[in-house]
Amino acid sequence: MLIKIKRGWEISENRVTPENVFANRRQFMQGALGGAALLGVGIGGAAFAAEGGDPMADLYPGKANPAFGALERPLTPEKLSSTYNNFYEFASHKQISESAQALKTRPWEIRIDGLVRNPQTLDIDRLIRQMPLEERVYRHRCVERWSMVVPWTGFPLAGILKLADPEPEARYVRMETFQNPDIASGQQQFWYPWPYIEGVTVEEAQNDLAFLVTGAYGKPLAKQFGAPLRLALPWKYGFKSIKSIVRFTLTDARPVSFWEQTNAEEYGFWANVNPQVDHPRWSQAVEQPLGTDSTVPSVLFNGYADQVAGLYKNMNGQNIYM
Ligand SMILES: Nc1nc2c(c(=O)[nH]1)N[C@H]1C(S)=C(S)[C@@H](COP(=O)(O)O)O[C@H]1N2
Ligand SMILES: [Mo]
Repeated sequence: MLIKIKRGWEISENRVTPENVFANRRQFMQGALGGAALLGVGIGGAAFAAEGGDPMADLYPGKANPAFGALERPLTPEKLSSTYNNFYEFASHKQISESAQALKTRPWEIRIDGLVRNPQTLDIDRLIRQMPLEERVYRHRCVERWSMVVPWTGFPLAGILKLADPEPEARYVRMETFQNPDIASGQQQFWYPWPYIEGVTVEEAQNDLAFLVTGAYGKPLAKQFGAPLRLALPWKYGFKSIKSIVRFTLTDARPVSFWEQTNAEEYGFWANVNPQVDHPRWSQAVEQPLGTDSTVPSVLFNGYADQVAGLYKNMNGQNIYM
């Protein structure tokens, strides 16, 4: 039997009108930011202070990579992007920035396994120290139709493959988020297929745009963004950009993601942005940048066709936009 559950993006056409979404957000912002302003610290800043500072703080801001800089759209203010999040481990609504502070991001181990010559478990700080951190400004397009532009700091996902040294049969990279329902109460919602899983092909993982994020806005990554390590795949719908990763597995079997497992009719493996291919329940033609009251046209591959269209040249018959 198919259990019918309600997801954040199961919103009817009329509820995603700018008026409703942004009226609600404004109300929330007044509440949340008012409180943070009184304390004189941002939510992320407070958490770092409480933990005695992030051990990697000296690495930020990363050196800006000009190849991923100028976008025709303005940066999304940090106050907006860090208080309006999708992180179902903490709840199936957007206001998880405070509850996510319960996540302990040190110590944190990353497991690399599967079809690799160098299976290993690394401490996150050892991993971050050995990678060439840089800052890139990326667009992010959620399947729900909101979007943002964020300066991430991190390193190419290809760096993990290099450490792993994949066997020739490896075709996919499967990634997994932490699991700890005591801290992440969303994981007590047993009808979801925890832990959160995502996957890409090895070829996609080796594309230079595929980026592992350790920081944002010139600082170590805030917990609500998916600290200490999250993915950014800017040409795909946002749910592919898995947060708080603990494991990379090279495999010859196509991974079934959290959302595909939940609802395969609506959320597929490829999920490349295409304004001409509707979601089964809403159009994808436009998007609403966080912090604005209007919509703008969405763009094929979210504006990154030059870098990624070649990955999908010979894929007739597969719906690479779902
Ligand atoms: N582990 C995990 N990763 C996740 C999600 C999630 O719920 N859990 N949500 C995804 C979705 S739908 C989006 S749009 C982005 C949101 O990232 P942001 O909150 O930093 O904007 O994270 C993605 N990665
Ligand atoms: Mo999303």
